[in-house]
Amino acid sequence: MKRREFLRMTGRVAAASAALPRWMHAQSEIDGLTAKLNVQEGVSLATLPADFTGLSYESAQLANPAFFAAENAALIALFRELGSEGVLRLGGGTSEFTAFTTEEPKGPPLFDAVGPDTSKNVKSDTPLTPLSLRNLRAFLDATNWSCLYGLNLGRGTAAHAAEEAAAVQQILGSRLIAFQLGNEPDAWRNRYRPATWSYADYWKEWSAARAAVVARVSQAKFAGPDVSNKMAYVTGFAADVKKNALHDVVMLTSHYYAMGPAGAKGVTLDKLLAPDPKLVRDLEIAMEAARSVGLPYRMSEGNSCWNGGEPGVSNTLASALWVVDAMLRFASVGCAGVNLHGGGNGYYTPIAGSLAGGFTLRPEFFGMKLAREFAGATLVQTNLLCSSDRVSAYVAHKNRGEMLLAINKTVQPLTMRVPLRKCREHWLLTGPAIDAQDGVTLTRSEGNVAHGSQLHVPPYSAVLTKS
Ligand code: BDP
Repeated sequence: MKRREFLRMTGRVAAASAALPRWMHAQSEIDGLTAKLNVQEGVSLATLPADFTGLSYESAQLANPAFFAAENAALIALFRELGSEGVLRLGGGTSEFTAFTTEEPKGPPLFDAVGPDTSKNVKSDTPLTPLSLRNLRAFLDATNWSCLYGLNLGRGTAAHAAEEAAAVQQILGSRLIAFQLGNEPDAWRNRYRPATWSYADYWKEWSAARAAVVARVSQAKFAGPDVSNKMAYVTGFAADVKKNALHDVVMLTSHYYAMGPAGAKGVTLDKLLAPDPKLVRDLEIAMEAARSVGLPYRMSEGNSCWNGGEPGVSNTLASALWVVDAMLRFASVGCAGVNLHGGGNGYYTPIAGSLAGGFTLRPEFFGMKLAREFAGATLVQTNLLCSSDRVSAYVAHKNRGEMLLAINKTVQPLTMRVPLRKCREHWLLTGPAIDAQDGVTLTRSEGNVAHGSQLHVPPYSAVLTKS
């Protein structure tokens, strides 16, 4: 074919495809992506604990004692759908605005549901009481989840934290994993502390608060430092815990938001779909710190975009694909679990709604539910060859079976050979469009797929296939 003729033809194809409806672009744009996955059978990466999945809610949510309660059957069912075990982390920005009191407030609760805090909605001294804690215990028993409990250190006293800790320990009992002291202390400078605030100041304060809690609650356990993003705090904390032989510290924690603040330039759906090199670096630091002190590391709070989430991004199919990929990425380096932050009607919350109005599932819920299939599974080292960096794949062993998850965050259909034994169970996470807020589905089907077959992953979707 002559060059001029070729150009004319491709020009015609381009003009024709521009006129196609949006969904057909996906099929016709190009012939699709292919990927090759090599599995290094003998090389295990990590086993996901049964409680790998977690959610994170604002502490102020406890000001409505009826929310986390045995009577909230709808929410209990949704938690159970995400994990037969799991971790509910209470904390966030509002944990510095709550105050424990044994005096039960009269009248209706201050609010029904609380969304991700931007520290504007929740007032100082939002009261938390023993009734909320008793109801929380019943909620945890009903879900079979356990709790990471944040105490107010940013704006409260150590003595007050110790008083709250005594009630929490007594009421939550075996459902309590550990206390955290303060939320995101690496962001307190010029906020709750002077401009000179440093890690050394934090450690001094944290140690004093820990001592105050231990004096009241001898069996207290701790997790930390629950920082926003300054990984030097995680490294420093691990070193200080080791140096001081603090055996009651049982877990290292930090937060992860893929983007933020909401509304800023560069906070886009496209960015959420792209790999995040900072996550790779930060995870290395976190896991190195965890190994150095012999503790598990958990991502205790995070989501797609801080400052409440980005509309049209944090609440779309993109967030579902992002979350399942992010959860497996955390798991593959040996992270003990992740807590997706949410609540109320925040854009990034996996479960939206309230007690009075009922609950609805956001796209992210389905991504988390797909990741749940990996609880208890051992991830195996793989090497993925694909021309797009928006394709990922995870292979794991569970109960003598094998599983392969392929995530296609591109507009092209993806074909990949299945390097597993015969597969019988298949899951598809997909939706009408990458920015769809409704109609995202996770479906399970059965049918034999022979070893060496081609796996077809539609554009913007994830496929899990199991032997
Ligand atoms: C984190 C806070 C959390 C907020 C979140 C956000 O810990 O309470 O909800 O940011 O801004 O820094 O969305």
